[in-house]
Amino acid sequence: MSKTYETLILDAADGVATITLNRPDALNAFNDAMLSELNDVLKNVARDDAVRCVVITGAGRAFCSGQDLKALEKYYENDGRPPFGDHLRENYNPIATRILTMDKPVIAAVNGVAAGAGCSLALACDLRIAAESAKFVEAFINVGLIPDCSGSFTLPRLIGAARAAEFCFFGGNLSAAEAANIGMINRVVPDADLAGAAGEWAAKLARMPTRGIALTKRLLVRSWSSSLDDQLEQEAFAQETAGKSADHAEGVRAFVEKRKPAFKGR
Ligand code: T3D
Repeated sequence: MSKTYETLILDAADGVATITLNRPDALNAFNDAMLSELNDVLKNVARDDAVRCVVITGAGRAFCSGQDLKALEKYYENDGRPPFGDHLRENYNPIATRILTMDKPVIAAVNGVAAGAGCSLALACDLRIAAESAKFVEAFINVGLIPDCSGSFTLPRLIGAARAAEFCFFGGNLSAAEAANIGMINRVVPDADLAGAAGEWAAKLARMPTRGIALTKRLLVRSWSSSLDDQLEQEAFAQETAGKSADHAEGVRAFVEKRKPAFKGR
């Protein structure tokens, strides 16, 4: 899969698609072009069977600083206001939905500051690895806004209601180590090791049973809002489906034959 973007870099090789947010001068803030291109690339990687794992990272010293505040300036002339509701429905909501419902694992490789919707973007991913110098800034309230791009959904589920309220109300600023301590991210690595660590996880995931991971991801996300009975039924349905995959048969055969399985992602 190859496509050229103005605000992103897409690299796809060996089952891994790496999306690099590429507006480093604005700390990779979301302008309309980047929102539209991120939606497009997420749609494309989700559809491409050759892609079995996705990595999202940032160019330069930031992961993403959220909405480009300078791009909003025009709306305030004559005491006007930006049409945030529709802007979210058309841009940020589909980004969150595409990541949270994509049938493949998505890793955020957080190379620097992740603020506002940039923090939410990282939280929507399935796994987060951060560079030691990265920080997470719940910047919305500092400009009188609310946590969007699914941040109000993921945060309390990841770090609990009390911590989420504190982080959101005070416009909190967490180091990578603090974020790891409260379970908001999976791992912290030295800055120089980030790309390698994320690449290692991605390469490993791209060789695993992709259908099984997709079904597991659906169950985990669904568990956030389902009852026990509903979840048990979903497990039964998903296991029936996983059991029909070629990778399941390959896994059992490889175990019996005492060899390494060669999963094809089907
Ligand atoms: O539908 C909708 O649009 C509503 C959706 C809203 C979603 C949101 O994300 S709201 C929250 C928006 N984001 C912020 O409020 C974060 C603003 N930025 C910051 O607080 C800080 O820049 C950071 C904590 C991210 C980093 O601080 P620092 O000291 O490392 O860097 P800096 O010096 O503040 O910024 C460096 C440059 O990036 C600077 O440009 P300049 O002055 O050198 O030309 C700065 O203006 C620019 N920049 C940083 N963040 C943004 C930005 N430019 C536009 N928009 C930004 N969000």
